[in-house]
Amino acid sequence: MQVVKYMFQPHGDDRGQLVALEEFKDIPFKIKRVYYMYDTAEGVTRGYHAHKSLEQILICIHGSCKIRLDNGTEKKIVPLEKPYEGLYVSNVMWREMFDFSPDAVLMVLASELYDESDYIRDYDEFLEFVNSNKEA
Ligand code: T46
Repeated sequence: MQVVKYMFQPHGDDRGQLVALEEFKDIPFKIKRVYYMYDTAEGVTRGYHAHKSLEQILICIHGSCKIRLDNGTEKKIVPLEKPYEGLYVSNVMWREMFDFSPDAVLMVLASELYDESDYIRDYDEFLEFVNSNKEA
């Protein structure tokens, strides 16, 4: 499994850093939604689902966390600990977010509006979806 991590360009000067993200330039899709999670309780793992169509970029803009990616065949753990790096998470990819530092803010740029019918929340269903996509 290829992990796609984007390193964004920080515009730094003696005042500090600034990162700008533009759709189709820094981000490979139209950004239709932005959400972020913070105050994540210690020891919590979030996610446990895949998406049928949604593509996303995950950026830990403060603190750190880890992302477990699983394409149905292979699993990889990717640490996110810099505000200028973004992890691309494709559709049909099981994800779990864990090991959040107490100050972590995980921001997500999404290619679609929120749609519960795009979620696959059952792991066996996910494996079936992966296999049926392979056969198609
Ligand atoms: C994903 C990972 C990385 C909304 O109302 N609108 C939204 O856009 C989102 C993302 C969530 N919600 C509601 C639905 C739930 O009642 O917020 C609540 C928590 O969502 P969820 O349990 O799905 O959160 P996570 O952290 O498990 O997953 C989220 C995204 O849902 C998911 O698409 O890829 O972050």
